[in-house]
Amino acid sequence: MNPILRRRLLTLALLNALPLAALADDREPATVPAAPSALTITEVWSRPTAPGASTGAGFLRIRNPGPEDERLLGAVSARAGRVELHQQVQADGVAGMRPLADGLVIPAGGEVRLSPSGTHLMLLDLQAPLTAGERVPMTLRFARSGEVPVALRVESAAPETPRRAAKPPASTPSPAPAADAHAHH
Ligand SMILES: [Cu+2]
Repeated sequence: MNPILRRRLLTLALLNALPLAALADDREPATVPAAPSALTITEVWSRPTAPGASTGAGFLRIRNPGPEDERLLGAVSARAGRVELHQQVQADGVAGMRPLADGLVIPAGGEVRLSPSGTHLMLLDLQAPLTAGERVPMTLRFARSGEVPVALRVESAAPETPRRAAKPPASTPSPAPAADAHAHH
């Protein structure tokens, strides 16, 4: 082939290829999942604390609809000197708790629940009592989702859940091991 014609053809081929390449670049981000799927955080609540009490506990429910495991690493709140992630443990029949050093995994497509009888967020060095009806701002820190602000509703009883129907009436609260353990902080 004539070298000049060949170069022309090559140039034409490159020019034709350009728009396609640009189109491919534009399309690429849309086909790749951009950000991790949002978590669903519900039933975010806490209990009122007695005057002078320095600790409280936060409870919530986290759903992870994403394809990757998520991990709750910790939290901060302006109302507490610090917030720790605690796990309820049973040692020699005595309920206690210890910090979750590696955080709490929320499995892909699954959910975890922080509750008075299990894992909870421990608010330490409270500046003032938590009073019923108020909202306590808190920022959760996740491995993937980063910082997620929430507000704990301070209530005497747990938010409405399907499990409550099987429990005794709220007027006769059952002894909560978590509350006893918290008092030792
Ligand atoms: Cu605790």
